[in-house]
Amino acid sequence: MDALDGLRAKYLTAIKDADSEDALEAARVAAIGKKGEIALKMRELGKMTPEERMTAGPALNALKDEIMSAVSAQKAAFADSVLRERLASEWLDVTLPARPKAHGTLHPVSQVSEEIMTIFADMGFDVREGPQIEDDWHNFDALNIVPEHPARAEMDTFYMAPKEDGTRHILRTHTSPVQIRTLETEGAPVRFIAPGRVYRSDYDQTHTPMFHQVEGMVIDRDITMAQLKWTLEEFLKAFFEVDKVELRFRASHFPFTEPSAEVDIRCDRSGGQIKFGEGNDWLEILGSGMVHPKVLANCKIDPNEWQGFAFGMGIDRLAMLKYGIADLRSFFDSDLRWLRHYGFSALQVPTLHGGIGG
Ligand code: 2NL
Repeated sequence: MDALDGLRAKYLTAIKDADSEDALEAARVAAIGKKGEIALKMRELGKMTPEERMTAGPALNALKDEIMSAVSAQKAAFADSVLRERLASEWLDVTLPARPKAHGTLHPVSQVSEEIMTIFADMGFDVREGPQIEDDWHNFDALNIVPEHPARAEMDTFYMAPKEDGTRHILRTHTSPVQIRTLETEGAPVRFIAPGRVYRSDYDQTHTPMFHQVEGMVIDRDITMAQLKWTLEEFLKAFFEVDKVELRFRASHFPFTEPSAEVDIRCDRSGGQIKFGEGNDWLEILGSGMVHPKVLANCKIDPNEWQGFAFGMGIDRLAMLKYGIADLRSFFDSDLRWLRHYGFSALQVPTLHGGIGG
């Protein structure tokens, strides 16, 4: 058996030391090839006595198996290292920025719009959009806004040049025409919000000629103001990221809702910045009401069968309140230093579980 131990050591070392596939194959052929040393030994079995054969035969077979597995293991190791070399030479960091110096951020209005859509989506609201250039019907008439209403005056509304038939398009003054269009095309029931740009001829510290509004609407068979109040409370808690809010409904008037309410939120302004849900101050935050039966009828929806609530609020103002931005006009200056300071990471998507605010 000493002779076999010597063969084993010789070939296992040769296999282990083989530094190429060719060297490995040469070692294999020399050991267990047809004319290899082990094959030759096997041929000698015939000259042995039956007793000798009984021990030498199995021992040779075992050695052959051992060498075959060593060859396979070494082959696998070669394949691994070839793959590793390829991976190393073809490696590409796909997370590298295309332009290392790109510093783009999300505008607070985009961030807050995403936050609002995330919160309302969780309550089952769809999102609807519509044109920014509108006609009188969708922006005023269908909303029960009479022709003499001051909102229609040239002073407040941007009118386009008149067409040949004398009619003029306008820039929408609120997102309500989106709701009219949605009711006209989808009927009842509906539950959606309509965020977007709106335009009014106004400019000072708290007014810009273009600003952003979000309106919400729920139409179904048994909708009440209690559901309106709950919806607004849930929204404001999630938006301002506080555990509780307190709302105050003040009777008000809009042509498109009856009854109408302006909604104030309890807040604390004593510490230089504003906190919600506590304190002894009130801040008007939005307008709301039950959709006027005439508005439903204007959209071919039977007000005896369907009813609902609607609300509207300013997105820019919500952004100012949440992120402590003082002057509305700065939103639209396109000042890069302002955008870098107030902008949000494009990768920080608001979610209810991961946090609404960036
Ligand atoms: C505010 C008040 C409001 C609505 C908007 C609405 C739309 C339709 C029918 C009925 Cl189509 N209502 N929208 C209702 C109440 C208030 O906005 O202060 N906006 C900034």
